Amino acid sequence: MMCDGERWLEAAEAFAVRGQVKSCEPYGSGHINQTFLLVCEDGGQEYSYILQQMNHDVFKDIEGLMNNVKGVTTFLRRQILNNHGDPDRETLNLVPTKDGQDYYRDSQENFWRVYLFIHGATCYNLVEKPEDFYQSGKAFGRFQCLLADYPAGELTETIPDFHNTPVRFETFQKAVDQDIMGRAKEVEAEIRFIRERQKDMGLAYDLCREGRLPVRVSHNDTKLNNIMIDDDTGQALCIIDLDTIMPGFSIFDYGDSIRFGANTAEEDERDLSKVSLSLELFEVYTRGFLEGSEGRLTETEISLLPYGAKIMTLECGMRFLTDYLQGDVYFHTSREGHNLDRCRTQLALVADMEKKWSQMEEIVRRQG
Ligand code: ADP
Ligand code: GN1
Ligand code: MG
Repeated sequence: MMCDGERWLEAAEAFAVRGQVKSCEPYGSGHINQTFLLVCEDGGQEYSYILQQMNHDVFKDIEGLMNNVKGVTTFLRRQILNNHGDPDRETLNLVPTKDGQDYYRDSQENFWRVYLFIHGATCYNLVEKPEDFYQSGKAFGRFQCLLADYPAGELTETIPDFHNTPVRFETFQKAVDQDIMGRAKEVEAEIRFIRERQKDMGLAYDLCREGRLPVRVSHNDTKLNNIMIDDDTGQALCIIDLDTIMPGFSIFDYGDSIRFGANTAEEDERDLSKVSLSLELFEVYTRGFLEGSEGRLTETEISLLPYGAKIMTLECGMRFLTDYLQGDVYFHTSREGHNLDRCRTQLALVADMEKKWSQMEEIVRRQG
């Protein structure tokens, strides 16, 4: 079966895939790109690929973005080979177009890329086994170490101010003031909750300006479904979704993972009584992240890990609410009020973290 229209076919056929395109279906649960599982056939054998239409509204500089992806995956491939790993499964691998480019611009100005499909591994939306979360902490900690020697100056900032929470707050305030959908009235409690925490938002940038928090090459979107866990070994296999690799803060990579993975409910759960911070998962991830970062984090970074978790959760809740107020134009949604539901889980999680603050700090102190 062919997925809708010639658009996907035109894109798929531009790439140097093996054999004939057999099927193409929407795939995964990312909020930003359009992802498809592309299956091709050659001599009775099937070959699978990930075909992605990149979100050009979100990523304005596709060429810069693809240079980042190419540079980082080439760099990681070399390191994996040096460690006698399997570079076809432990990093993403771009498939070039038939004329040797890293991406394809179609006749309607859409941008596409193809990766080798990684078999025998799963991206989870909810932690099923604490061990998986420990593995993902270790992998994200290690990822930052591996990239510590990457020439950061070559990286394009694919989304300026991506985790600049004070700037995100200004955008949020504007969205409330403009209220183009007339939705602000219905979310007064959420607006108040966010405004009450404005004073917490600038700490990382303040410390960075004072030279007390280092800028590192970071992933910036470390949620659990951006890491593939090997179905056989149970180990973290491959970190995916490399679109936001940029200079950033280690505490935010750590924090974004906690926001998503240590939540006892899914990100869009409607029943808020299910939302809480699992201290058990918080602890296993912290252990993994610190082990994976092999002593490279400074004392200040370690002491700010709970802050990183809280601020990433608050920022994400604020971004979902901003999008709800602006008419759901950024994150993909699949039901009425989807962004509002997502916002509410994030704010409920922030509230629970505040209740558990001293326990979070104690866990970090024990591991650090
Ligand atoms: P988004 O930016 O929209 O989140 P992702 O790059 O994270 O897009 O991809 C969406 C989903 O597609 C992932 O969560 C994962 O399930 C799947 N996926 C992406 N790349 C691969 C790959 N190389 N092999 C197998 N599955 C993949
Ligand atoms: C988006 O692309 P995806 O689904 O992995 C978003 C993240 C948010 C996340 C919330 C480029 O991640 O910043 O934290 O949704 N990515 C971008 O689930 O905005
Ligand atoms: Mg993703």
